[in-house]
Amino acid sequence: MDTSQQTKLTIYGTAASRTFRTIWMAKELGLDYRHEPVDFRTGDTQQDWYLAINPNGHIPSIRDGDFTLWESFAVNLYLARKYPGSVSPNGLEEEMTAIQWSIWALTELNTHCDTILLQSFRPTGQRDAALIAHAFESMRKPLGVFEHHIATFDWILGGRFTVADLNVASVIRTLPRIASELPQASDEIAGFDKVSGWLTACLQRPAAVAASDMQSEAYAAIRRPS
Ligand SMILES: N[C@@H](CCC(=O)N[C@@H](CS)C(=O)NCC(=O)O)C(=O)O
Repeated sequence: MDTSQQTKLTIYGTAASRTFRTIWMAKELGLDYRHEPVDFRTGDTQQDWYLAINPNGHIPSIRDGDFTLWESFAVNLYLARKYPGSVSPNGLEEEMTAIQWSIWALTELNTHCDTILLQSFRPTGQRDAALIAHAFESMRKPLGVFEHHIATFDWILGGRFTVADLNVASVIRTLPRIASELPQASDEIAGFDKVSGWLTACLQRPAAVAASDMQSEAYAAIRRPS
């Protein structure tokens, strides 16, 4: 995009969090942004100055000129509308469909992905097998719905990758990411052939790779002894 048309955009958060979603989106749109490192692990998100931006004390948040916004999917949909690019919905119907699938990913999948992710962080012997099994089981029906949609349309809005694919992929990518810790996660996603192919295509996009590199670096910095 022509960044001379852009107001000053700041992304608050760390790539080692859901802020990854916002960074990926900003890169898809070619936005010039300032990255303000804010991490819940260091207590930054509970500082008064940050709570004034996001009273939930969560990341990500953005400030665009005088406008402040939080909730990762709302932020991405805002950026898509404010700075139109190839990944932006065209018109009301596409935009509402992008919102529909974004809410779907949050309500039907995200909680279960989070459960599995948090369990994968635990030592093998301390995991709750029943909880993990329930989370996988709960995802099968919505993933089946999505499999059918992608088999029919290739991309969520049909024809091209958009913010809708980005938002949904940013949730589903949790499964292959934790496969080294929890091999069942990759088996589950592999069972949905079209979703697997779609996810690979989403994550191979240069903006996704660049955001993912930032995420790996952010996690490595957390693990490095200071
Ligand atoms: N629904 C919010 C969730 C934000 C969220 O929970 N972010 C986590 C990091 S991934 C966080 O800030 N956690 C800090 C805390 O809970 O104290 C979004 O998608 O932006």
